[in-house]
Amino acid sequence: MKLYGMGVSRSFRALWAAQEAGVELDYIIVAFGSTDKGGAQSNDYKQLNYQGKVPTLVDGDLVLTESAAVINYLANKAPQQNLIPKDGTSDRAKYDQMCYFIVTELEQPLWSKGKHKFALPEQYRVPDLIDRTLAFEFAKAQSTLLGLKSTSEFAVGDHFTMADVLLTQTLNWAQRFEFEIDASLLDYKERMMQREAYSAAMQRTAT
Ligand SMILES: N[C@@H](CCC(=O)N[C@@H](CS)C(=O)NCC(=O)O)C(=O)O
Repeated sequence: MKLYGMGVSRSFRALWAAQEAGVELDYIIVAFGSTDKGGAQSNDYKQLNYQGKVPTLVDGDLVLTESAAVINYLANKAPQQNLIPKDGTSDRAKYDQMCYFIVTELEQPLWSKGKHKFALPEQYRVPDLIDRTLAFEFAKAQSTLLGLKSTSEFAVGDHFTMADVLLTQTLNWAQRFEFEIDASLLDYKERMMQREAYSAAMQRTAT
């Protein structure tokens, strides 16, 4: 299996998930925006990932993009680890709810901040949005998260799942982008970051 990624971007979700699942893969670093060989905008890479984004997972004939789909795929490679609740159960419904909430609601102000700070062509950036609207939107999503999150030490249910990978990476992203994060969520993410698989994945981003 091969994973294409870069640093602590959304591809880190996949790298950490692979470590948790004990799945061996070759990790290939791609340079954002580069049209050079091996770059994210090169023709070769865009055959795999049309937008030139990360992550991309390649397993035989399967080419998979979208970080949430990738971590679920990796979880299913290691059923004995119980990293994703069984299909059709109420635990799985709650897991899906959390994952969809993270990628559609919690992530949205973070990515919008990135776009309006550096990612969009300059003429499309709206700097006013950053301090007013996006801080408000993040606070709103965060209070919903506090209601949705399990009262246990994990994102959903009573044990570690891939939803914890998704949530911890997203909270780290929020912290890097200087959003105000609730103290209980900061404690939660610090605990998740103590996991061996997290450190092992971090080490791989540097190679
Ligand atoms: N919804 C996608 C988003 C992927 C995405 O936007 N990745 C960013 C890094 S976090 C990227 O590759 N950006 C490079 C670019 O936009 O050129 C996912 O979750 O995998």
